[in-house]
Amino acid sequence: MTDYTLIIGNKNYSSWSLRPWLAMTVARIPFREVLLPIREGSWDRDIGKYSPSRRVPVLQHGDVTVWDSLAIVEYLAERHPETRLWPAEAPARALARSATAEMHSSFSALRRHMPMNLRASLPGRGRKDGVAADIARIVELWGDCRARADGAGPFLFGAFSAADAFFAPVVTRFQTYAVELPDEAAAYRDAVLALPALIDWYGSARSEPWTIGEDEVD
Ligand SMILES: N[C@@H](CCC(=O)N[C@@H](CS)C(=O)NCC(=O)O)C(=O)O
Repeated sequence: MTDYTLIIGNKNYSSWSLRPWLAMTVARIPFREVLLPIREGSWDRDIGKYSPSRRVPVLQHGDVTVWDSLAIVEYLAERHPETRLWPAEAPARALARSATAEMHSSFSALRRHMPMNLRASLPGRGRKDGVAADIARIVELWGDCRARADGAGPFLFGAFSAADAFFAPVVTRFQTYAVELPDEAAAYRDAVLALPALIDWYGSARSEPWTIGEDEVD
């Protein structure tokens, strides 16, 4: 039995859901998963029962409800310090939190024009205004993190951290839209794509029957 319930949206499209799901799965924090297909079936009736913001993801823990992906990961990092969701050293932790917060609040062109869509293969698509600048900033940021990582390993700060969970949906976009990357960024992308938990999420996404028209780039 687990104390946590994580309510998520469609695995094919819900990039915000992927973040805490991946963090919890890689960190081996057990949870019960409830998947509500976005704007399908009883969504309108059910979402308000779970989420005050009417958005996913949401974490339920006893009588505590945490909505918003970043708040969820912070809540878990505080409760499970042994999982090292944030790097151990303060300077690396500050950088990890800055990078994660930047991911959470920025890159609107990339998010708008290259929506997460794990089933799709759309090489070269989505290269609209602002996207190249977002990609360049992400590559720069990944390089800064890798340069100041405080441990060994292929992730942004060596060992897997919350920052990797937050950039995982960017990695999947780079894969879907075949974004060319410099070697170091490509190696990081490949390390994230090789995470068994992400491979598992992809498998579920591929078998989902739902389509969100506005997230399908033509
Ligand atoms: N800032 C929120 C964003 C959550 C969000 O926008 N979730 C989308 C799914 S990825 C959603 O619930 N959409 C519902 C809708 O479009 O009606 C977070 O970080 O969790």
